[in-house]
Amino acid sequence: VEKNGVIDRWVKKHLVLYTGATRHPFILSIRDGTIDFSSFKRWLWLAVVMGIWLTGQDYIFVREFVPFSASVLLKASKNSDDNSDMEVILSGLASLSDEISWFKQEAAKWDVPLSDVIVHKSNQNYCRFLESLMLPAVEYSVVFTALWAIETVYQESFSHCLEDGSKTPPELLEACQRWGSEGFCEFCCSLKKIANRCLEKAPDEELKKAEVTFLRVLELEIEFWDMSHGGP
Ligand code: HMH
Repeated sequence: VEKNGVIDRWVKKHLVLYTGATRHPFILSIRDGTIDFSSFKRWLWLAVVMGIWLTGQDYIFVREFVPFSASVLLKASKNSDDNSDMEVILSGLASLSDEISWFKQEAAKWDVPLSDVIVHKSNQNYCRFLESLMLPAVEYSVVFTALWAIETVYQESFSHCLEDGSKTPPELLEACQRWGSEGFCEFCCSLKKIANRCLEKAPDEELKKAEVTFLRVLELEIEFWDMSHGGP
């Protein structure tokens, strides 16, 4: 089995689902500027919906993503044959700390109290999935694949909203820059290199598990974006 560049191979193989997660209609409506900010009433309504999405649900997600990342760090310290893995994961944790502060700041701006946000069912599923990956028995290559996929969906989505020709409303630029920045892109690239290195050495059964995990992340990210429709 050709195991070089596993990640690129999987992205190609599952391109429909991958594009579903990284080019979700919600993201496209930000990029095209078709999120309608022209009428104040609608703007206000959207601001509330957006506020809940940005600060509330993602805040809850990130509060679960921190211990997940810490569990990957722990596995790196025990299993990794490369010392620099730990530094990459640690830099991710540092940006999560920054992200939590930013969410709190946004919450105050939009007047969304973070303490009583109701966890959406899709988000709850996603958090449970992260919890299942934190078990010590889950292999390093599997959790690393998840870490890469989770971060990369956000990176690809928000950088798309900053590309030439995008009409992203100025109100949302700050959020887009958080995950669409050059620095975050480089971080995702480092994650990809590590994931590929681990997957190259993984036995077939583990490789299969990592692929299933990758697909599950894509599905959960799509369901996460779907919350912006306000549906169940
Ligand atoms: C749902 N996926 C979701 N939230 C995030 N903040 C990220 C990925 C990236 O950190």
